[in-house]
Amino acid sequence: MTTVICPYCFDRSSAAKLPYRCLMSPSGVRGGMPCGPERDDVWAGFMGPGVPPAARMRGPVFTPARGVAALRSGLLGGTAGSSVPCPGCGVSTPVRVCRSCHSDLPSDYCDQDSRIIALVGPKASGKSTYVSVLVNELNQRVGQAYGASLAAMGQSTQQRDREMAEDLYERLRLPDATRPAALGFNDPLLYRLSVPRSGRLGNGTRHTTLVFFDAAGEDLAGAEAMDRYTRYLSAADGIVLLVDPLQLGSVRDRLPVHDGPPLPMVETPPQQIAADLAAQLRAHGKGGSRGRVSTPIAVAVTKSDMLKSLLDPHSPLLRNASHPQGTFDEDDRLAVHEEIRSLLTDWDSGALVRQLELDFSRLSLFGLSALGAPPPADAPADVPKSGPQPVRVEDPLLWLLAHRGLLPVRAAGKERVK
Ligand SMILES: Nc1nc2c(ncn2[C@@H]2O[C@H](COP(=O)(O)OP(=O)(O)OP(=O)(O)O)[C@@H](O)[C@H]2O)c(=O)[nH]1
Ligand SMILES: [Mg+2]
Ligand SMILES: [Zn+2]
Ligand SMILES: [Zn+2]
Repeated sequence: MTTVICPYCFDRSSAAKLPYRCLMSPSGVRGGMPCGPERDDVWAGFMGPGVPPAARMRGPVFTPARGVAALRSGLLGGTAGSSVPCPGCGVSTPVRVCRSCHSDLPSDYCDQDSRIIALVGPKASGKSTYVSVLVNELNQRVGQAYGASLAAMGQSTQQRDREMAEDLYERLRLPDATRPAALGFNDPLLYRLSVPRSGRLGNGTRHTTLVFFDAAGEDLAGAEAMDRYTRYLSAADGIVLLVDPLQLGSVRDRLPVHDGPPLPMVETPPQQIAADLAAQLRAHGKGGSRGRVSTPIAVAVTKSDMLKSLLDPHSPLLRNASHPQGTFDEDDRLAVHEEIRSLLTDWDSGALVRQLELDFSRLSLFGLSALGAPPPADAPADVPKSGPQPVRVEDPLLWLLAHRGLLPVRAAGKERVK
């Protein structure tokens, strides 16, 4: 049974139980009239008072008679890719809606299990830049290494990807600050990740829906603000916490006088975000043994391009992982983990790492750069002239996926593929 988690309200449902929305398209089926719009108070209630009255009128939502849905799913060998005729007008519709909030789900969203990845970090830590560069890398270099592909699902994700890619890779412009949730809920980013799978029953492909949120830093700046994201955080299968080294006092003191762009403002300390996050998750039953949260957390130091002068020339942070034979390399992950651990210990006497280790039972440390070089000194809102040259952006997500058994792993200390 495929379990679908609504990426808007996080209601969990079996795919077979999701209602449909009539598209109100005229097609002359039964010579009848097309359906007219109906007031969707469930959806309007979820979206809040900002929805104008006219927008509340939407295609009627219906739950197909049991026999119809079962027959369809049996015939088509799946539960959700199918269309079902509207009982009002007889025209088939593929559009599924969430039972609880009536948000429309992209038609291919319900065909596979979903994994929610929460992306958190202080303001200007690099979340929006990271997620766009990550998507691009997964589609290209990393996709090639694993024989995997990533497809944006639904119009809103496709449009945002297009706009962000044009800005970052063509116009060489950095993203604007993300708008806080008080100004309207930012849509989740929805992707279908397809990874080849070889098993006893032969080779095939495993599809997983990935849901990312690119929250505004100020929405994560305190326990109260974070409350808005509670459902999202507690539904997460994995968390990526970005730490901006340029916002840490001791790193700022250690950087050589440089001619790069001005250093960012110091925002919420990552330690506080981690502590608030752990408290939220514990309050939602994610506290495991000995009070530590069981949700896996990947903590990534961003903007590693600015740290070159503090690193050994052989540091693993200076090059991408090799992904030998399309596997996630545990030795390489551990080398990065230890390197970041010792850097953090040096920077703040290990306060952040200690806090993370006390709060989270599944933790791995990463270091990455989305741009590969600092923005030009004379144009701090621009991508470096050579375009983004990312280093290690994929590691945190791949670790979370490998952790869930969604990627082949080369175990630590072994040459062999597990
Ligand atoms: N040196 C360096 N700077 C970066 C990198 N990625 C982002 N930055 C800088 O960090 C700034 C903020 O990046 P964003 O991606 O907008 O950060 P954010 O976390 O989404 O910020 P909010 O949406 O306001 O929470 C950018 O304008 C760049 O100046 C990187 O890889 N290297
Ligand atoms: Mg942002
Ligand atoms: Zn919903
Ligand atoms: Zn209809």
